[in-house]
Amino acid sequence: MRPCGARSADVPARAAPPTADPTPTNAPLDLPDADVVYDPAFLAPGEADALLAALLDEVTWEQHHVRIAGKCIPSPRLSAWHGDPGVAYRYSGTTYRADGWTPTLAALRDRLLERTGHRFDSVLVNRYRDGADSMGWHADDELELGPEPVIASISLGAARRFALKHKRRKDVDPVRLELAHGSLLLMSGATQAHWRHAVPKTARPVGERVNLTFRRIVAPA
Ligand SMILES: [Mn+2]
Repeated sequence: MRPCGARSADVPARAAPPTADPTPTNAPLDLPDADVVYDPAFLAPGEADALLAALLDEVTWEQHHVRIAGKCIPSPRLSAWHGDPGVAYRYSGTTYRADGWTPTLAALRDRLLERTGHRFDSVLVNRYRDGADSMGWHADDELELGPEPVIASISLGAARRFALKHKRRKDVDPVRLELAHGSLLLMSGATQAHWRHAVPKTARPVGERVNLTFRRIVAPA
């Protein structure tokens, strides 16, 4: 399949209004068929500030596209794919191939190895410019991630709501978290097989957020 959409570097960000305060929640989450751990204070606030500034500067932001009902639609966020050279990730009809790490992303990868014992080989970086940027319901269940993917999600900048809902069980309540500046959300085990997640749009004034989802590709894309 042809790659979906043109990509452009250095897409200008929208102006960011003031951010709302996050509401921390404590780990671990008590969810059936899932293994989700939330640490609202993975990074110290000053450190998180510095990392956000560095990433906004280092990363070459791209406008990715998604294919919906045969149409090529710009994703409602800016993105970048980094990782060990050649590591490829395919979603929504396009294959992204990594060509290395920025210094800040490599430092965070090493930090996650210390903290979690997992050596991640790639990271999808998403930049939510304001409340109109979002991510629809999905699971990170692409075949190349393997049957039990470990996804380490670091949030920087404005807190955004992160919603989780079980794929099949109507008797299990959906979960909502406000992912705080400097927080770590670790999803592993059967989470992607049984749950979907989303970052909904919001009408309330909200500043810019950068989210890093570190992954390990176990099969060729
Ligand atoms: Mn996801």
